[in-house]
Amino acid sequence: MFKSEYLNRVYAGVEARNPGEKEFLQAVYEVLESLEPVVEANPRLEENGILERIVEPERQIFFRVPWVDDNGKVHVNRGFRVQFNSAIGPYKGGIRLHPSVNASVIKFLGFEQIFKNSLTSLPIGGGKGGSDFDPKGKSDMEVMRFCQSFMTELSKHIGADTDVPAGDIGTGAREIGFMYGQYKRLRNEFTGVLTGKGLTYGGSLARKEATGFGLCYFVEEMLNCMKNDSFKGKTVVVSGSGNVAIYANQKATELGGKVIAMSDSNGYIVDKNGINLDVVKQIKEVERGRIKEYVNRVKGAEYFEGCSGIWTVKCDVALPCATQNEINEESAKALIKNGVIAVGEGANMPSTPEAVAAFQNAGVLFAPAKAANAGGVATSALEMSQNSMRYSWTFSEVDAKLKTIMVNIFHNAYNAAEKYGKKGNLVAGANIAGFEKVADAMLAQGVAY
Ligand code: NDP
Ligand code: 2IT
Repeated sequence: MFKSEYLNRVYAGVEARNPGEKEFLQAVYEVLESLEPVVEANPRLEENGILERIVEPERQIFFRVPWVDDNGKVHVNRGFRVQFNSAIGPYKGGIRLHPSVNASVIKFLGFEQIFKNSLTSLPIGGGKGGSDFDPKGKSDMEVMRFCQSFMTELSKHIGADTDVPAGDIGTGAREIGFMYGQYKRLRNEFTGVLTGKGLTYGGSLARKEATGFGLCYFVEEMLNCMKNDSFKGKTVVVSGSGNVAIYANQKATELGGKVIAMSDSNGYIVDKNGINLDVVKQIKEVERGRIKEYVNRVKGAEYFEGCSGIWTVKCDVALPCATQNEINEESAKALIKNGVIAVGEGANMPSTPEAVAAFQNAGVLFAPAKAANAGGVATSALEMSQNSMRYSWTFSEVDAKLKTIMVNIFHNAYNAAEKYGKKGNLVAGANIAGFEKVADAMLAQGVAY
């Protein structure tokens, strides 16, 4: 329950229209809670129905994705694209391919993307898509046939100035390549309709690294400004071993930290000497193998079954980079007991509300996903700019822009929290700073959506 009547009414409407969609409701509740002082200070928001509008997607497309496996058997998956908000730019957000994908998951991700994209300061609206297709264990040809079928429908709804999808869980360079090829074949046009493309056909340097690097730039600035500290000499635990986790590990190490644990959905590895990232990249990026393989290649490393145990590994900085709700209250308490000083969310909504409250009450510096992992989509927007110019910046040009963007996001979130009496609460600050720009654009454009 909120103090504001208006917020209670809006949330009750969301609950009634989206029954049982727990991830989506969780994401909406957190944002509304942060907006309490903003709504109080600005009656125009209620007068113009801004919150009622912002919690309802502008458009949702759910579709059948039929494909044929290597044995000639027909399969059917469900495809999703939720075009949530276009007030400040074309819909922008990734495509998740994972068996757990459903409407609730895609809507929570699309909703968060509105505020994250606004925080980047670049002109991108919020959207998200995906499918319950599982690329794991499929051959390249099966993945290609799925991607072609998925794009055959999706192509009717996207475009370089309309909606620009990208990668997320299960969607990496291989999947983006197949989808881009199919879009081009259907439309006969070479445009920046997807980001995260390969470097030979319009991809941006540093996009692959951007989410993980950006996360570490954000956490470094947070440590510096709020604790006069840095990654130097810190022990770091990173969950996941996919795109975000690998490049978070790389940058945390470059900044002087030592990453001692990583995971996948089966279990986690601990290497007290510091994880050898070349070995992880070989297993995960080249062989598409399991993290457990690491202990067969690196002496002294240990493997443990189950993924939540990783949060019992003692560390100074925790970077959850796998999936939503991977840190519950119990895991948060284990981290706190072991002396964690900072948590940076690389994944989207990896901490449950109870875990977030536990960190904040214990005085742990907490960098929320919308702000801390915005480097990926920010660099996607830089890829869109380069595609429009038909030009490419160097790695160091893109990386420098990324770093500036992340430092600015930290200060904007920090200042917004302070302005509304929530000093140091970056969850509130990120939600407020992200919201203000979108709300302003919606007010200016009238009741357009
Ligand atoms: P990848 O598919 O590259 O990697 C995902 C990693 O998380 C894998 O190690 C995977 O293990 C693990 N994982 C996935 N689901 C679960 C689960 N249910 N339980 C435990 N582990 C799980 O995805 P990304 O690295 O791209 O994405 C990771 C997170 O970061 C997601 O929350 C995503 O939304 C977010 N993100 C991604 C961005 C990007 O640019 N890619 C940008 C901003 C946020 P396994 O191999 O066993 O499935
Ligand atoms: O969650 C995210 O921000 C992403 N998966 C990246 C989206 C993008 O468009 O680059």
